[in-house]
Amino acid sequence: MSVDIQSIARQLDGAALHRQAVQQFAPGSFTLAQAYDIQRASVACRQARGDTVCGIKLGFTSRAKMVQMGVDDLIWGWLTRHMREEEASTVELGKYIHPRVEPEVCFLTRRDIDCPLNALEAVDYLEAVAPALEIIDSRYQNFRFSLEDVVADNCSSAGVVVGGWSRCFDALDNAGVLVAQDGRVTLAGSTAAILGHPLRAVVQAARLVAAAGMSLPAGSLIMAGAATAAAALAPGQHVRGEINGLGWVEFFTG
Ligand code: OOG
Repeated sequence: MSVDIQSIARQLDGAALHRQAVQQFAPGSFTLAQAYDIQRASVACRQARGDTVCGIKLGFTSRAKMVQMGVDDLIWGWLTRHMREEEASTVELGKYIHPRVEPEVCFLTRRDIDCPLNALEAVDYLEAVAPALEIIDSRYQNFRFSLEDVVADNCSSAGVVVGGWSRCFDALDNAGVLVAQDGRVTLAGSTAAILGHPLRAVVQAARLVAAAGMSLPAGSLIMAGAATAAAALAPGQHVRGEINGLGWVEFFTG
């Protein structure tokens, strides 16, 4: 099947840039492997504008997310520096299409990851862990997509707010996770929802990166995937995420 990878990548990049959602592609328009090629080409469009890769994110590591979005496999995409938002800052929602927030565990790597790892080895490769909030923003109308569509769209990556770093890896086992918007709890769950334990996301990240013939340099972020479904964001909100034993992270929306 001949697929114009560059043209689809430019369409998705343009949708993000101009905040104009596109329709999901017709089923069978491209394979999953081609979707990852499109993803890389769309990240290259960002890099051509001076952005740089700072890590990766996993998606659909929890049942809650799979059920919410109607897909059934783990996916991964790239995080870039321009997606980072400062903690406790005001995030302008005008730069997104239809942003949603989800609570996440974020890891910082301390060694290059270029081979598959098991969960015990994974900790050796990590510098720190932090509570985080991910802002996702599908470039598809109504957040409707197939697994291939969402991979091509860099897994809806849009914004990342990371809280304080610690080495509390022991706190990750079945820790309570909450998101409150203006003081009202809108999302609640447990870190156990993330593949049973968030460290397994690091194992999966290492496997996926190695399988793609790439490596993740020391100092990269790994977002483990949401523990709960995502909630819509609206302007003028205070958004706070908390992971029991790890601490909390917050931002405001403008
Ligand atoms: C896709 C991104 C999924 C997660 O943490 O599972 C994701 C989406 O829901 O738009 O970020």
